[in-house]
Amino acid sequence: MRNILVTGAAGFIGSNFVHWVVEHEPSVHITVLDKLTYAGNRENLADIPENRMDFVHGDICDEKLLSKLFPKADAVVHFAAESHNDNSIANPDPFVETNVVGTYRLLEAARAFDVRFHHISTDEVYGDLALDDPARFTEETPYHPSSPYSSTKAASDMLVRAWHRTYGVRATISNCSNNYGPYQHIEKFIPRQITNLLSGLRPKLYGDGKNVRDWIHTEDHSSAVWAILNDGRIGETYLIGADGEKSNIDVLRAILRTMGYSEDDFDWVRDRPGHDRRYAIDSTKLRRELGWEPIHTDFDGGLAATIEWYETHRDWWQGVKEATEAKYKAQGQ
Ligand code: NAD
Ligand code: TDX
Repeated sequence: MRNILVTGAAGFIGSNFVHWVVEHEPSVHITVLDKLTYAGNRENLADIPENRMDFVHGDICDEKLLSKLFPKADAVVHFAAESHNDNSIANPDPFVETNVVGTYRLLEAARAFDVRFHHISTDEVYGDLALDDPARFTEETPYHPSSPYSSTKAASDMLVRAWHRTYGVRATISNCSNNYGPYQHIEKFIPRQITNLLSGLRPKLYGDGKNVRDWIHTEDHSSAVWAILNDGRIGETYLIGADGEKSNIDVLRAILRTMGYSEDDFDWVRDRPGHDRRYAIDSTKLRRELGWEPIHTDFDGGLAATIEWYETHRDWWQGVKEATEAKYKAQGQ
C-alpha cells in the first residue's frame, strides 16, 4: 500500500491518522480530500512534509473530482463526516448529505475503479446500553441509532455492506468509541470544558452527568485503523475500543482537578434530547485477529497531555471560542 486517499483528514481523527502514518510508515504517500467545513482546519496538517502529502480542497459528494483521485489510490480511508450530535439535532441536512450521499459517492467510485475502501464509523450506530447492564457492544449487536448523526452513520455502514456484498467492493468497516487527544474541535465535550476553564468560563455538564462514554486516545484509533486496512478481512466489521468507560461527571472532575479547580466548579445545563446513556465496546475480535493493543491505557496521563496541548495551542482554538459558546448558549447548553 503506497498511495492512500484519506477523506476528512483536516479534522480531528483524520489529521491524527495522517500524523501517525507519516511517523510509522515512511514509504506511504497520502492524498487528503477535505471540504474544510467549520470542523476542518488546514493548520492540523501544517507540519506534514510536502513530499509525504498532497492536499485537495473538495467535497466527497463531487463525482468528477472522485473520478480523478481514485485511479491514483491503492486504498481509501474514509473519515469525512459531519460528526457532532448536537449539530445534527439543530440541523440534520448536512449530515444526510455528507454522511449518506457522500459515502454513496465514494462507494460508487471504489466500485468503478476497484479501490480498497475502509470506512470509519462509530459505536453510536448500536444505540445505547443501560448504566447497570454488564453487556458491551460487539460486531453482532443489532443497529439501533438514536440521533440524526448516528442514524446517518448507520445508513453509511449499511451502504458499505451492500456495496461489498452486491458489487464486491473490497471494503472493511471499523466502529470506534469516543476519541480524545490533540486537534479535537472545541465543540466536543473534553476540549469544550478545558477551553472554558482557560477562557474564564465554567464547564457545562448535560443532564445528570451520569452518561458513560468509552474513551480511547486518538493515536490508538489510528494504529487500529492501519492494522485493519492492511490485515483486516475484506467484508468484515471491527469494533475499536480501549476499555475506557467513564461517566461524564468523572471526566469533568478529573479535568477540574488537573487544572487546579474545585471539583464543583461547573454548571449543570439542559440535557441533550435523546441523549444516549452508555456506550461500551468489546474489541476482542480486533485484538485476537489482528493482535492490536492500545498503548494509551493511562487515561489521567492522556487527559493531562491533552489539557497541556490546549494550553499551549491557544491560537489554534481562541478564534472560534466565542461563536462556539454563543451557539451553545442559544440552545440552553
Ligand atoms: P471532525 O468533525 O473533527 O472532522 C470531519 C472532517 O471532515 C473535517 O475536516 C471536515 O472539513 C471534513 N468534511 C466534512 N464534510 C465533508 C465533505 N462533504 N467532503 C469532504 N470533507 C468533509 O470529525 P472527527 O471527530 O475527526 O471524526 C472523523 C470520523 O470518525 C467521522 O466519520 C466520525 O463519524 C468518526 N468517529 C468519530 C469519533 C469521535 O470521538 N470523534 C468516534 C468514532 C468515530
Ligand atoms: O458541553 C457538553 N457537556 C456534556 O455533558 C458537551 C459538548 C457534551 N456533554 C456530554 C454529552 C455526551 O454524553 O458529554 C458526552 C460526550 O459528548 P460529545 O463530545 O458531543 O460526544 P458524543 O456525543 O459521545 O459523540 C462522540 O463520540 C462518538 C463524537 O462526537 C462522535 O463523532 C462519535 O461518533
